[in-house]
Amino acid sequence: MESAIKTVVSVYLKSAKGKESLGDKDFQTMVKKQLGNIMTETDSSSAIKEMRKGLDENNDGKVSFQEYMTLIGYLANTLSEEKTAANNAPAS
Ligand SMILES: [Ca+2]
Repeated sequence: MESAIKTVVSVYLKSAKGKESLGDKDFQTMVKKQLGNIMTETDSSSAIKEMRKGLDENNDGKVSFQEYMTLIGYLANTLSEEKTAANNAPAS
């Protein structure tokens, strides 16, 4: 758990390259490199751009740490729901 949290933070910091938030290109690179297995459509730049727009609450064209956490929360939630659904599925 602790290492997972550290990873979440360090991926963000590394992707932002010292800046306060992720620009479009930084976000594209991060999603393609880090989320290729958990997310579909990571090979589509336009899909990633749409995702970035969805996360960008203050509409500054960049993904802040807070907005990045929204993505992490969303992914964690999706993963949890998938696991729950798999556990509750009737045995066939
Ligand atoms: Ca923003």
